[in-house]
Amino acid sequence: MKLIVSIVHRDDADQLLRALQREGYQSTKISTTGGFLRAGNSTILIGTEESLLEGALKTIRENCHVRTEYVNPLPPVMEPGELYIPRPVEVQVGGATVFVMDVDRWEKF
Ligand code: 2BA
Repeated sequence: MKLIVSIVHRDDADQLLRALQREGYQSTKISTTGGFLRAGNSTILIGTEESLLEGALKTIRENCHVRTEYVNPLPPVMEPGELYIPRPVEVQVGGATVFVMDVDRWEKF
């Protein structure tokens, strides 16, 4: 048994959940926040048999897309009279950040 922890863009999450459900995977969506952009993303938990792991990863790959986002860097410490013109920095986000973990034990009560 494996647990897939997949951090995806929130705009991809519902489509991914539907695709997983169609293919017979059980999943849970958690609303999360990225530490760098401080923007909302979604974390999808999928518990699956090891034999079905690659299929789940393929579904994630097919439903999660790379996006370009812009972040305003923190302003530097300024001396009096200095002018700082903020320039957004381009950041590539996604498609998905995926961690696969072994599950020691799985119970449903
Ligand atoms: P965020 O932390 O908001 O990061 C968004 C994107 O910003 C990242 O996209 C990456 O391209 C960039 N980024 C992150 N930290 C950076 C830094 N210190 N300097 C420059 N650029 C940086 P992704 O790598 O696709 O990550 C998307 C989201 O997945 C992340 O949102 C975070 O919520 C999660 N994530 C990614 N790697 C992780 C990890 N090793 N552990 C836990 N969560 C992770």
